[in-house]
Amino acid sequence: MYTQAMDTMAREAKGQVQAVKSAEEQAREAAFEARIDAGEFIEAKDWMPEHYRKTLVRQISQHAHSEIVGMLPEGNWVTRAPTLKRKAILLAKVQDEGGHGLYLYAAAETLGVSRDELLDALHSGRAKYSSIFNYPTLTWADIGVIGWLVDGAAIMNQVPLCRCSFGPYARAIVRVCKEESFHQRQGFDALNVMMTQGTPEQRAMVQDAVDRWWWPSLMMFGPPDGESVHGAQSARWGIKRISNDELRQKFVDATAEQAKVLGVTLPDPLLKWNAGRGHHDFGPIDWDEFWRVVGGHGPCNTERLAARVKAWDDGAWVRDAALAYAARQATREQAA
Ligand code: FAQ
Repeated sequence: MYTQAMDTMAREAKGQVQAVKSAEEQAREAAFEARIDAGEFIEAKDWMPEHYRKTLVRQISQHAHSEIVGMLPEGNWVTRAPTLKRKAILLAKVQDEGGHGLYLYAAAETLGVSRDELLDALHSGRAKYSSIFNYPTLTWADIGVIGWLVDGAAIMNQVPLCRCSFGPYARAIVRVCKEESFHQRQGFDALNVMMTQGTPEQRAMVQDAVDRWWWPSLMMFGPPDGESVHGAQSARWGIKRISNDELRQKFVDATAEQAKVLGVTLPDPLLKWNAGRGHHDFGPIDWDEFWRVVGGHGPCNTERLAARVKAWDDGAWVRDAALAYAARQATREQAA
């Protein structure tokens, strides 16, 4: 009997069974669940279960980290863009990603965590960011493919998040999606120009970039539903509205048609329209590669983290100066 009780406590600690709750706690939770069922937005100052708060801090901060780490592969090409127009567009896009990071860190902060804590988790390697940004950008065509496939996947994943049950996240995502939509179009446009007006070498460069980015783009949606640790609970709470596998399928269906328009081949011999399902079938994803990259062993993990830590360290004097200025202003205001 004692053993069973201890076992229950261990499982409670892991969140596998519920701790005994007071009548008041049960009533608060029932009221919260009823608000979720009614489709109401939960706001930062509303009561929420601790697990809901932690799930949001995890997802929103990982999303924010992805945006600012995602600036690095493209930032790599700002100085080498082929024309002034493409350079201006790329600069604007990379700045947008930085802005998305800021909206998202601000949304996470409403849940009672500080930006310093979140960034410390990123810099120490404790926090995740999207696997996709651990791949290198080898040619200019990679920039077009990131817009078309990576921003395309990001939009597919994020549009349902505009209806996320947590208000500050949902509202941040509405703005993010508007900009991502422009990013996706500029990527498609850059590739279309290379495919329709480019040399055979430029067309080959586009195909090579598509070959390298296709499978990692499909991995952006996360593990298969059967292995998604958080999927079911996040769906129950209205944080995630569509599952990892469903979103991946929607993305494959959309891009398979866009690839035909561009004149590129997606590197999957099993990709085929299945009239019975009303969807494209596609080949198996290399989940060992996905977990290797998520675990820190992708082609560029070390480089990406080092670049973020260096940017943080190099910016120390700016933060110190801003804090010193704010302290002086506060002293002046008190004295006045
Ligand atoms: N990479 O139980 P699930 C962008 C982790 S923004 C790394 O299914 P969940 C803009 C997951 O965190 C791209 N880790 O998890 C841009 C969890 O680990 P944990 C980012 C991944 O949260 C474009 C574990 O696996 N977008 O691209 C990945 O229910 C161009 C189990 O997974 C967002 O963050 C992955 N791909 O579903 C910027 C959108 N997938 O936390 C620059 C918001 C899963 O237990 C240039 N996030 N993991 O240690 C989401 O929708 C969800 O968090 C998912 C994962 C769908 C990513």
